Amino acid sequence: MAISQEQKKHGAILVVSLAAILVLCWLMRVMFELPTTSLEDTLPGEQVTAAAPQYFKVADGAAFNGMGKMLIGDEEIEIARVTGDGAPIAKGAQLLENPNTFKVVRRGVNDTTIAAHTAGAQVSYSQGTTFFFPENNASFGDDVDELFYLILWITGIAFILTEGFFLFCVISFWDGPGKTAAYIHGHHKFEVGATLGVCTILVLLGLWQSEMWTQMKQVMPVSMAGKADFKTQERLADAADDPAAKPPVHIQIVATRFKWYFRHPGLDGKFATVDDIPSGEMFVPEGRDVLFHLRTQDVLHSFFLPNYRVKQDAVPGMAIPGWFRPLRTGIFQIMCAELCGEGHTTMGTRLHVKSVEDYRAWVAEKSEEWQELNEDEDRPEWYGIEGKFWWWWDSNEVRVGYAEDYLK
Ligand SMILES: [Cu+2]
Repeated sequence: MAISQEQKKHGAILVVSLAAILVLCWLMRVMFELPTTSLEDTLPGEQVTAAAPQYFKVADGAAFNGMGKMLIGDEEIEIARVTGDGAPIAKGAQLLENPNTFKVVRRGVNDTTIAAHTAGAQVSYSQGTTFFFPENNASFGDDVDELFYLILWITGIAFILTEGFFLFCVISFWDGPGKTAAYIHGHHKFEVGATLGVCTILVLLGLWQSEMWTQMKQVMPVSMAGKADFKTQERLADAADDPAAKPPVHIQIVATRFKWYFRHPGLDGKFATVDDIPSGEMFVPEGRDVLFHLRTQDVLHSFFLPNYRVKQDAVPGMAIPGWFRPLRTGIFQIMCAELCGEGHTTMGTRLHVKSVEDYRAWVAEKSEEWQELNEDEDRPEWYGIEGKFWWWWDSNEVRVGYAEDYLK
């Protein structure tokens, strides 16, 4: 079969289009591959004042790949690696001479001199990416990714086969002199076979992932909220070797247009008491199950932790439980994954995963702080924003929900 000029031209157009799609995919990959790098939110006291302003030291064992954001105190600073291969950096090494040098892309609003800090604390790379994903930090995350890749392989192979056949047909059967169209009424046996084939794949996928679904969405850690105070829960946690046997930490979450609110029980281990810790960001310890209860004040939202493969809808009238176990410390993104209104894209905040010791210290400090605030007659103005807010949770009953046991 001779290939005409016309066919060659259309073939070329198709190849160029495919190349354009590939470039687009690559660009998207670059766009989404912006790892957020964070120092632990408290830096140690050591400071190096004489260092060159654009360079800084990092902790032992730290590796950094590419470009990212770095958090020093409240300052967010963008940095990029200038040279180096991301290999671990020796503690205290001057990055000026180290293969890994970074430059400051954008400083924080207060123009923090990052050279003045020695990151003796743990440096965590919270959002390194694999080919498609933000870095996984959750205990069940690998299973989720595996399922994603399996589905990607199946659909990828189907895509290449069908598109390949399509391209073959477009080029081979292009209209030309002396060609007439063939009228085909389909192929009954092929259609039945193809439908059954797809059904089988879907049923097998369903069976294959059902255990994972049960683990992630149906079997919740056993709540101890209200049943033991904080110290007792932590003592039980220390006594258990298996992370799954440690009492979970509890958090209540409210989504509202366009903000997240979190409430951690204080030292008494109970919700809705004066020592509760309300906040606009989420704080959890590393290596422990986190049991959250999610409600929404207004419309549908979706609580999304990309690094933990957690995505849970918040539905009006319901308190929906969910859990995850963070595997490493750092600061991570929290997003809303439901188009909930004009401010949807701004509905983000941060998840702080602290070491167990830091977490305990944080709870002790904040719990006492809030207790004092609550007992103080002259509460500061800002108390209303996150403190008073929880009246909403306590005074609005859950209409439909399977989480009543865990609520208090
Ligand atoms: Cu939302």
